[in-house]
Amino acid sequence: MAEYEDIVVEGTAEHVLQITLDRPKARNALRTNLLRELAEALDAAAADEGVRAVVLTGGEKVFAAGADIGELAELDLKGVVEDTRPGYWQRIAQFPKPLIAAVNGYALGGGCELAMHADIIIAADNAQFGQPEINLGIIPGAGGTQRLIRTVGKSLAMKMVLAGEWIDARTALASGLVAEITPREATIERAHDLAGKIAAKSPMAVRQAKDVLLKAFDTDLTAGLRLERQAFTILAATEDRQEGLSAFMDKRKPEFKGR
Ligand code: DAK
Repeated sequence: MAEYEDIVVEGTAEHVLQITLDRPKARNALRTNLLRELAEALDAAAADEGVRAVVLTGGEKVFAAGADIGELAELDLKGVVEDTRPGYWQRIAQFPKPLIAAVNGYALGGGCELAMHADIIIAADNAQFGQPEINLGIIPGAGGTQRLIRTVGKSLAMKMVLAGEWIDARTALASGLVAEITPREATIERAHDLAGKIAAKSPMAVRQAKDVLLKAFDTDLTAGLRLERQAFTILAATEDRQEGLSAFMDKRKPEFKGR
């Protein structure tokens, strides 16, 4: 497995990979090198048939305090225009397998945006989510305005982005930003439970489901229903579908092979 400076990558259980952001002294601020490594690790995980789901965490104390403000301060207009970071964010967004974020502590700015790149967020009881960029005279730059409003609705998204106010785990749960709240010591374990459960399903069905679910952000209902129908039809050609249906009839557990 590749060696990284700002992240730790471990294959912890069967078919599940854990990626841990690892700049604790800078509250896991997302400097360019970290984003590059994360994009590379996810590209490698996408290409690795042995990986069926990824858990993304900042560890037990903090998820991520956002973009590295020191780096942002060095960018002039030309630097912003030629910035390589949007390309890394795009690669993270295109990761095709299930990505589950385990968020302990702060997920601020780019940290909140990174959590929103995950398909499922499990939040610790001490998690805090915020888009405080407005306090720096800027706005979110990695999808924070677009993903947040689609997820939590207009009023809360406006409050977070315009006033820079953070929300706690309870509000995040009530607004649909996160799927569950766990005690802080159990967040990563719960994310692994879920990842393991998903990893035991048919990888092709999981992939089609993720793809079509995310298309709901971009399409109207008629187009979305057409895409669902196409994905459903594609799966009719898989051995895993046969296995899933036969296993039910035979009253046994299915063994999905990804074919
Ligand atoms: N960047 C760099 N260093 C950071 C940092 C950050 N975002 N957050 C914390 N640190 C550093 C602190 O400077 C401090 O360093 P030392 O002084 O020890 O050298 C160390 O981490 C510990 O920080 P604190 O002493 O402040 O620790 P506390 O536990 O008291 O507070 C905190 C933690 C997270 C509440 C606080 O540090 C904080 O408010 N941090 C800033 C949060 C923030 O404003 N985040 C938004 C950043 S702007 C884009 C994509 C994305 C973005 C922009 C463009 N494109 C693709 C175009 C995103 C922008 C942002 O995220």
